[in-house]
Amino acid sequence: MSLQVSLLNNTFANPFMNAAGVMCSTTDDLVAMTESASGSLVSKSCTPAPREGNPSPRYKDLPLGSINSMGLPNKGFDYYLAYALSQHHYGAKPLFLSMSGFSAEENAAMCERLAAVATEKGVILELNLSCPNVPGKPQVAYDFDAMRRYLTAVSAVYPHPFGVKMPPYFDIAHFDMAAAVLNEFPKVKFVTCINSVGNGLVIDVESETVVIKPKQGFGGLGGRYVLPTALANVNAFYRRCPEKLIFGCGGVYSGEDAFLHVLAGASMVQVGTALHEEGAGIFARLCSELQQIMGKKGYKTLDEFRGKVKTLE
Ligand code: RRO
Repeated sequence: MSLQVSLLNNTFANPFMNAAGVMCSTTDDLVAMTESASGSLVSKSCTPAPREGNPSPRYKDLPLGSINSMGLPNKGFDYYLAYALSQHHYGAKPLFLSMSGFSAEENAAMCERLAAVATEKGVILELNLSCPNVPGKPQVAYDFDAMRRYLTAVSAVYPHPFGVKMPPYFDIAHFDMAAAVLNEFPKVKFVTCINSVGNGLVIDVESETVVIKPKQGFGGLGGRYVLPTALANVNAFYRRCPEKLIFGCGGVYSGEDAFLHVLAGASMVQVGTALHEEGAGIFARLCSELQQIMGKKGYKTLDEFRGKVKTLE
């Protein structure tokens, strides 16, 4: 039996990686991810200049998941570009770099510089179109004209295949419109579904108080709260974007959760809240649990069941 995944000219030992934002902001984080049993890793969404992000507390683990309003704290594009350049990729696991500039032009400028490192080191871009937590900045992917402008600007300067990190959608018409925009851009080779479910509000009953400080307590939900929404988005884009790969993200705590993401259509499977809770040791557990389920069902590879979720008639 094998958990191996081959895509974008890379081979991954297994489909698991961190979700951008978790365990990927510093060199120490990225080294911990590299040394884990994950098949890959992605660095924290970056902006041209370093950012402190929103005031703390800005992340809260909850029984059913997490809420965060980090506000894009990151060490700046140059830091992650230097990390990518420093990596020896012989026998190492492939690296994704997440980018979240505040305009089409900022992203294009970073992409012009990333291009050479992508050629030399094989690092792969995941363009974040769905940060829900910067006060006054609506999510790009909830504005289809803005999304088209961002993808046009990046496609014009970036010569490599790349991926996009999408927010969840909740309406079939929105799945149709978002997929149609993505399908205009052949360089978009993978679609990561989903970012956190934006602007939830968690209130502690005892103290009658919100649990994070920024934005009056409003923040992105992850974890158990979001698994069905994540599966719906993975499958919706899997069905609508036959030329693209789908990366699943949302609510993965177990091998069974990962199995469901692959059934819905996922190629890679990202782990956010559960990785934050459990640490990098989670990847060995997820691999063994996923293999155990595949063994019970008689599957030898992920290809045998990817996207094969059955419907009722
Ligand atoms: O940093 C954040 O607040 C953040 C980002 Br950029 C994102 O894309 N998703 C999220 O839940 N938090």
